[in-house]
Amino acid sequence: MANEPVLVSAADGITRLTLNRPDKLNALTRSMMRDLQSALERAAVSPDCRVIVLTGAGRAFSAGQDLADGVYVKGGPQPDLGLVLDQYNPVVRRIRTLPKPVIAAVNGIAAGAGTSLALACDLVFAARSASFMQAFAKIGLIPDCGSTWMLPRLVGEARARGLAMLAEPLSAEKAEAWGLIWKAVDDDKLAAEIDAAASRFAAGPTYGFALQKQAFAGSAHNTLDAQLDLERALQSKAGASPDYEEGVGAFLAKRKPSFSGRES
Ligand code: LHQ
Repeated sequence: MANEPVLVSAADGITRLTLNRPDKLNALTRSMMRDLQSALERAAVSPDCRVIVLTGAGRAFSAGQDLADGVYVKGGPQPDLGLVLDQYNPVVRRIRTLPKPVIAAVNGIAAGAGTSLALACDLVFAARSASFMQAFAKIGLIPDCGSTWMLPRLVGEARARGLAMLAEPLSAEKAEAWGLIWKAVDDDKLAAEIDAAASRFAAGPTYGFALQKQAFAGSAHNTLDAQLDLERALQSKAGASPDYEEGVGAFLAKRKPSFSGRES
């Protein structure tokens, strides 16, 4: 099991997915992306999973696409990277549409598609020594796996273009200051911080979080008018959930809520 490219462990409502090629800084291979996709699909439907944590083994989160994965062969025909992305894009889509919170625990450098994977998550915590590098331009590529969509929304056009075109590492602290990520934490506190956040989500209103994700997804293209309609529709569903009943009941009774996370 320790040699699996993606380690999966599940306990107490928390599914942990660890990119596991530490000697190659968790560079992403096509088979790794397939494994990640399958693990996400299982987590999506498992009633025992209420939050997913994505992290990397060793000193990196992920150095992006494995440049030695056989896609590029010296002297060979030029590959169609669009076909390669067919194995990456479903993972990004799944993280964004997964009806449960997904937390990135960025333990070290995230480069190229590794950065995109982290930014696709709902909350990004990073160790203070970690950095984010839109490495693509270094090899003549454009940011992919959603980075050209996420970057300008998170940090604005000027910073998005600077990050993409200069391809320099951005420290975790600056990433937090720019709004690229949720939080930079001291290296020796990252594990505890992630455990606390994951436990909180595992005891949270899971269905409500799923609806929040739908609302934020809609806001990316909706007018205010359309978004008000979407919020109305989603809030109708949230208000019909057992967790709404429990949340309000607990508030009025001045006790802690005990959320089931269920839709009905
Ligand atoms: C690696 C890699 C790597 C293989 C380190 N591959 N071995 C495109 C097409 C289609 C689909 C999806 O996405 C994409 C977009 C991309 O993701 S393209 C961008 C790919 N990533 C990069 O260009 C980053 C390449 N890596 C680096 O620049 C450096 O390794 C960084 C800055 C991440 C870390 O530098 P160092 O801390 O100095 O470590 P290192 O370079 O010595 O790497 C350690 C080992 O990891 C080394 O292997 P070795 O056997 O020599 O010890 C590297 O070859 C290997 N490694 N990244 N992407």
